[in-house]
Amino acid sequence: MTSSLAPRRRTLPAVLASALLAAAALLAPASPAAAHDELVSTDPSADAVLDALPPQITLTFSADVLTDAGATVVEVTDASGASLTAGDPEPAGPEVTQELTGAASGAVTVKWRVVSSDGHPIDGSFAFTVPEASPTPTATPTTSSSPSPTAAASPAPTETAETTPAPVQESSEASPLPWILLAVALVIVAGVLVYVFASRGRRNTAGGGTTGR
Ligand SMILES: [Cu+2]
Repeated sequence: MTSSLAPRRRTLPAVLASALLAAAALLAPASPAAAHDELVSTDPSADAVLDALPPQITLTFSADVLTDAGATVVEVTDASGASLTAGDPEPAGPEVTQELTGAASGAVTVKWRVVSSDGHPIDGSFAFTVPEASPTPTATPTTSSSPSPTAAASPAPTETAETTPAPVQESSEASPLPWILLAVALVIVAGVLVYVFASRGRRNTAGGGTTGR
């Protein structure tokens, strides 16, 4: 019934609200979405440098993963792409264990996919490093014992003994100024939008009487 005038009247607050929402979204970009389970930790941890390939890897999630057949997939490959898994992954509660086998050298990549407790599949990957398979006996016979006599302390009796003053250190820390400027700019944009819509609404109501007839 009252839908003829209501949309135009709601336009201004809607624009203002969306502008403020956009500002909030820009100023808080890393707000974690309350979503399904996530990978909490791994053993070995991501980017770890190990002495040898571990007998198994363990993934720990924030909640129990589903144990349906095929729900859990763990692929572990070495640098050449050869699989290092032995058997199927074993989900138990929030943990997933995958036995490993074979010899690996260099980067080992783990790709996993599980179905979290809310029924949504999640996946990810990480990598760790094991040493090269051949135990290279690095003897390091580099006896570079050159005394390097070039470091003779030259007196350099220059009269201009004015030591150059240390340059003023620029502020190394990332100042919040860009964010403040961005917020100010967004407020200005919101204000302009408010003005435009307010003036347009005034013009519509003023012109409605003359153009009606
Ligand atoms: Cu979910």
